Amino acid sequence: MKEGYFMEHKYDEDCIFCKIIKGEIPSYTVYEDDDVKAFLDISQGTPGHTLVIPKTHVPDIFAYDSELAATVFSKIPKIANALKASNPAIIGMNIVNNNGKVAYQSVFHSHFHLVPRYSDHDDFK
Ligand code: DGP
Repeated sequence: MKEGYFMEHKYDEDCIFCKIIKGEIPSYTVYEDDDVKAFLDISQGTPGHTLVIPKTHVPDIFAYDSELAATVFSKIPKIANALKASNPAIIGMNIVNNNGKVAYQSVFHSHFHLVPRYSDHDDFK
């Protein structure tokens, strides 16, 4: 992580995903750069279920500005393709983003679920 990172990005000390970004909580990293981190979801909906998060603390989609949206959204296809390329059995993928308790958001640091779908593993709803 580059020097001064947490001076340039918002950090919430009560947020588990901020702690993951900072390395205070371990995670299995799939992809990382200065703007986003992708890591395996602790609860694997299907094998390879990955979360993509902005490194700056932003609670949900309603708090994005256009610049952050462009930065984060532009990286998701690349990460999705890398996941797909990691296993030829992956033939599809759900990309899910929950916003608000009513929409089943449980961690209030914005994240995108990348849920690989397999020809022989289609029981996940
Ligand atoms: P959502 O319900 O959309 O807010 O999804 C939150 C996801 O975060 C949920 O699928 C489980 C995952 N999660 C919660 N705590 C941790 C953690 O400490 N590590 C990892 N890797 N994932 C977590």
